[in-house]
Amino acid sequence: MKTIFNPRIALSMLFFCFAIQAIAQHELPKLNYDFGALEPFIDSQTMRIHYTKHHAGYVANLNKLSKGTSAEGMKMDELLASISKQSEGIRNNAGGHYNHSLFWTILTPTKNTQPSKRLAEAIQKQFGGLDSLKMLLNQAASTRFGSGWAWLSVDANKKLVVSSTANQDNPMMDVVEKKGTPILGIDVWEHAYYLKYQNKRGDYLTSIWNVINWDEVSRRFEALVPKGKFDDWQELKTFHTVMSETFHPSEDGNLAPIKARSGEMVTKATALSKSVIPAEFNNKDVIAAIKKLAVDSKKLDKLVQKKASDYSISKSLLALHDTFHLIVERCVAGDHEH
Ligand code: MN3
Repeated sequence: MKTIFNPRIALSMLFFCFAIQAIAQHELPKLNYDFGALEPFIDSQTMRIHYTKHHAGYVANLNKLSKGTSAEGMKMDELLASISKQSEGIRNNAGGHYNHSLFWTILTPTKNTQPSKRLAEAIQKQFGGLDSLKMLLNQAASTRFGSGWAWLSVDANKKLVVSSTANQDNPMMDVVEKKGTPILGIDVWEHAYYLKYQNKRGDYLTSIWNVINWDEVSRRFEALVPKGKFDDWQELKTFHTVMSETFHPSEDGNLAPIKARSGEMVTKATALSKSVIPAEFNNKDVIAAIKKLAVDSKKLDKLVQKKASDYSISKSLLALHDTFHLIVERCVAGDHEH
């Protein structure tokens, strides 16, 4: 019997085999800087061993252990989200691979990277500033008994969360208490710092902030937390600032800010009433509320001008604030605070 060699079939079979293998295999990602690039904060030898031995080991073990199990061919995020169904070995090595892949990208030799404006605002709002956030993360990292990670994640409500996990667990796993998508992770296994810092985990944690890649952390944040609809309506944002800075003090009985800025409030409300309303909010309720804001802010300004009683001014400001909230409720679903 004569066999015919068909190069097209042979080639497609070969390609098919490679494709199967490519789907099943996890790979060590490329490191975007030299082992010595993070000196003196993280030493070259630590980086070399960490990357070529530890991380490479997690990848190799994950591939080996997944073979023939339900983990084989699964995407990493699916695998982590259902890690409770997997063996201890797969849990440790899948976590090890994911965590280190993230870790290398959030480190950089570039000096003085900064959180993006929106990330900085979120950090300010939730933690009271970058220094407080660093303190919380260092606390999470230094109180982690034994090996583990400290995390800054974005949770399902688009809020930032600080947490720590043991071993190679991470916030993507269904087994952890505080879930989310990590945007920053700090490795507090001894292999991450022992050669240079020995038992002084605290010194390592102080030092690592010099090489955190805030550009990458911000990029991850921006991808997970889409720009608010508010951001597209500049006049509403501007009015919101004045409202926020005058109304909140008035709640505590301090009317000095509104007395000083009632004229500015009229200007901002008038600009808002003449602004182009973003299409998705352009309905009669919003239009009516904006007009009312312009009229009522003039009334409030008159009260201030003629030195009306604090009671009248407060009442007028409260009504204005209620009107403003009608707009906010129709524009932003959920949890806008101000
Ligand atoms: Mn490590």
